Amino acid sequence: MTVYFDPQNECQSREALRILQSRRLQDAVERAYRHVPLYRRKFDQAGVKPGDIRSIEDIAKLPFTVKDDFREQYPFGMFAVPMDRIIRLHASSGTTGKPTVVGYTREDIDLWSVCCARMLACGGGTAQDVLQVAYGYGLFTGGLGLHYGGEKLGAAVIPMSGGNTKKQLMLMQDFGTTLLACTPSYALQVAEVAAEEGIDIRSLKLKAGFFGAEPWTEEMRRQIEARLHIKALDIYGLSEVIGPGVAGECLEQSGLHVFEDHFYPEVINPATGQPVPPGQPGELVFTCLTKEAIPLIRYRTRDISRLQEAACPCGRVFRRIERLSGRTDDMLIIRGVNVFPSQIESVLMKLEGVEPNYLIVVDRTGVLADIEVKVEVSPHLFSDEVKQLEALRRRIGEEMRSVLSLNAKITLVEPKSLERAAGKVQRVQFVDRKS
Ligand code: DLL
Repeated sequence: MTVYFDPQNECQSREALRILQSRRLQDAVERAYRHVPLYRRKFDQAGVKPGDIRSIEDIAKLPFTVKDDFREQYPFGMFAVPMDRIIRLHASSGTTGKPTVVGYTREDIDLWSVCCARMLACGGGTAQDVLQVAYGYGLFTGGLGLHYGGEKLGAAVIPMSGGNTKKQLMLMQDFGTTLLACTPSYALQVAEVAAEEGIDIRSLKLKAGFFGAEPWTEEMRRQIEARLHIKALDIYGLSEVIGPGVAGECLEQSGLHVFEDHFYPEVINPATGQPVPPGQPGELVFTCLTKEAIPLIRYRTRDISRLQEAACPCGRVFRRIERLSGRTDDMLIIRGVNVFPSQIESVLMKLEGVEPNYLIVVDRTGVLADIEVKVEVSPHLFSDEVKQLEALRRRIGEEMRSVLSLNAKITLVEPKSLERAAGKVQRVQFVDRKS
């Protein structure tokens, strides 16, 4: 039987939800226009006034918000409330320049906790559970987001943060951890260290994991589920919107329910900015309908997914987004072939003899980019004959060519030789021309 954290909201009718969204959108637009100069400027330029927004369908009249807006308004220019109402600040570090700063009022923190509690309950979490949070605590939203969500649910939360894998395993054994929250790549590391330490995973009480904050594939899910003997659930969010708790999978494991009474999703064609036909892939755009500190309007995430309109057997009213297939800015162009890192992962993870650890090195020093894929070989194969390794290497190369039309240099590396990360893993490395 499905257990809902918040049945009144999660199981309302689509029509009631639409009315709620419309009312909330009007309010959010009004607050943004009144309190954030950036929005006033953007709305004026687009020739739209808060009064023009009468229902949720009018959302398409509004201008987009982008990451650069946060950079330009650094640190607090996006805030719609005075500092004495802000009780928390988080920031996400970009690759260049200043971080993106987000603030929360007391009500925002409560909303965030409710959304993360819903997300945990979606994946079967209850007050009886022991939740080990192995996302990083600090400016990153992962640790504290899941922490408050777990507490709101009534679970016993272990604020372990990322890293120190042996201790993670000790606490899992001693505290009877039932739920694990961390990045998918770190979940694999936990499994790896458990094997090294001779810990029988089946002796643990672990039953589910809440994995997100970085791209992963269905094939990676299968690896994690097999190695940790748990149900692996995909969770999604981003700091600008709130952090984790924007969307999460239910036990159907078939798309992530977007908590759209608070975060209204749209999918647009990234080139034109126009909505795509229902069910088609495109860039995810979110509007925060209720958040006070940052009333985010039509934020372009650069994440690629599609919206599933069909009702879910779990009974939740919220539409689902498909597992993310990439970002508009992570597509690689290798000798004229467009490829997303997730496609490379899918090919690799289907093959026998390779470990779920790899690194894509893109060399841009020549006229055309070249690509090398470094893959860890399974320990039992690594001690085998050179002939067998060579056969595996060739096989991977052929799969890359036939499935992705990609000519990649394949390098097999020793088990456990690629760098491990406790937080977000970097699977793509660029070698650039020195200028
Ligand atoms: O990563 C928030 C989060 C924490 C989500 C814990 C899930 C769990 P940021 O650091 O702002 O926030 O990074 C957001 O990470 O735009 C996606 O590109 C990526 N991302 C997040 N969840 C997923 C996921 C947190 N489930 C950026 N699958 C987003 C793929 C994800 N990518």
